[in-house]
Amino acid sequence: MKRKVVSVLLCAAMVSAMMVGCGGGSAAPAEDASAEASEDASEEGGTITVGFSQVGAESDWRTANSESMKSTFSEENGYTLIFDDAQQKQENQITAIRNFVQQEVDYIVLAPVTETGWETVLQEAKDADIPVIIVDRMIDVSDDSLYTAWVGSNFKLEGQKACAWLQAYADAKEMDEINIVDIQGTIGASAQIGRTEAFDEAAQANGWNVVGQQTGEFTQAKGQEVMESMLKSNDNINVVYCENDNEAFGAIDAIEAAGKTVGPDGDILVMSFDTTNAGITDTLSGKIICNTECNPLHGPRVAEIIEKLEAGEEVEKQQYVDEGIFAYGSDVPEVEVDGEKFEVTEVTQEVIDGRAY
Ligand code: GZL
Repeated sequence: MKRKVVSVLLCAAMVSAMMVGCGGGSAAPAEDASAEASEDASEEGGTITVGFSQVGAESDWRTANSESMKSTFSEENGYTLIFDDAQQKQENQITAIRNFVQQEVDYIVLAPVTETGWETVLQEAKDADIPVIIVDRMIDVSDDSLYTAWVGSNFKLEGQKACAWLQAYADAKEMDEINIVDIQGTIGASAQIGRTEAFDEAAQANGWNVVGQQTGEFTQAKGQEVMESMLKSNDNINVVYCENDNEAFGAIDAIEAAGKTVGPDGDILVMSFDTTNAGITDTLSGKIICNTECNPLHGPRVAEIIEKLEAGEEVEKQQYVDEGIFAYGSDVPEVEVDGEKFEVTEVTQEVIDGRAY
């Protein structure tokens, strides 16, 4: 309902902008028109209502992602945000989406905990004529008209960059063997699927000895538990591939509690994903030797999609966010994946100070 108020005002503003243009006056650019319309809309109380179903609060990355969405979809920006934390349970996300439909929100934004099981509830949103925007992880649906757009990361490429870095580092350091543990993310999440797939392919191609592979559910507690168990049954581990920073924090605690050391001169190299502030700070010290970026700042991208939709413009179905790879030291200045080169950023305090999260 509110969306129609905003659209009418936006169209009116666009027409008036064009009329001014046709009359030879200085045409207000579209964004001024939409800002004006949105201002008028908010004066009419016609904020754009967004229902956001968030996975949970399992990691520092998730906290940064939620903050990006909340600061973007604020009242002063012309939005009313209904935020739901699903505590990592798909059934809670499905309930939240049904509530958003009942509340007749203008847009639904979903950060899906896993890829499958969304058809029924997204059909209900489609039947209610509410556009759905997917952020972060992907959904696996047979009918892609069930969502309007997706913004997220190329998780397999993240994993490929990390694994290319590890093999290059092992070559540079003349490591005799790689005995490696993979602490996976939440099973069925796109981030886990992509990072694990890249790991499995690299381990096979490079002859790494995979000591163990088990989910750490993207949490610090579970990451520590998995690493403790792996250390109890294996004494030759020299690398651990953690599929996010919080698992890496847990793994480091387990390694140090077992009387072993981490870092470039330690017993075990710890790799990670997310480059959260805490994670990249551990990369500065070498506790995490390589950290592959996963950008959580989806708020502005989703707002851009909504503003285009409000203005009746086409939007891209899928948009990948740009991401880098960061490491302790400069042993590996760049990595190559399928012929494409990616610069590896050596972490310094200046690099950390210059980051947005
Ligand atoms: C990645 C995101 C993952 C992060 C984890 O886009 O889905 O979920 O890597 C988070 O930290 O829990």
